[in-house]
Amino acid sequence: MDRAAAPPRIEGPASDGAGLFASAARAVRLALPLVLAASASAAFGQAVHGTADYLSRMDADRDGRVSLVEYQDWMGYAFARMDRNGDGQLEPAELPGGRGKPVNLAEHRARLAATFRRQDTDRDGYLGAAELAAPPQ
Ligand SMILES: [Ca+2]
Ligand SMILES: [Ca+2]
Repeated sequence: MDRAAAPPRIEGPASDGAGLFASAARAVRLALPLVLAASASAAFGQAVHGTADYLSRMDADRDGRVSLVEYQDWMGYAFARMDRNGDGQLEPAELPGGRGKPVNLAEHRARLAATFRRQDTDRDGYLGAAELAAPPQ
């Protein structure tokens, strides 16, 4: 009875992706409200602790590293989930915090690619566990 609740478990791409999307969005300097930046940091903290878990979930071909396509596909779950009216664009109302500049899927993937390249500090074209765990570059 001294523990009120078990530690939160990471459930899957949809719920995790939203937090990662927020981190990625912050990294590409979307004008996000301060409250979101705080929650993105919290989500990122979880990501750091669960890096091996994240890597294994994002690593679709199980080669132990995350390619750009694996990264974009994983982050795409968050986009699809956030795009509630399914028009391929996130309007302010669909963005975390309910404001910000509209983002379409092509822009989103381009921004993810830019984020991926910044995170790929050894420039081998893949993100390993340490690169995934690193703060947004
Ligand atoms: Ca892989
Ligand atoms: Ca790398």
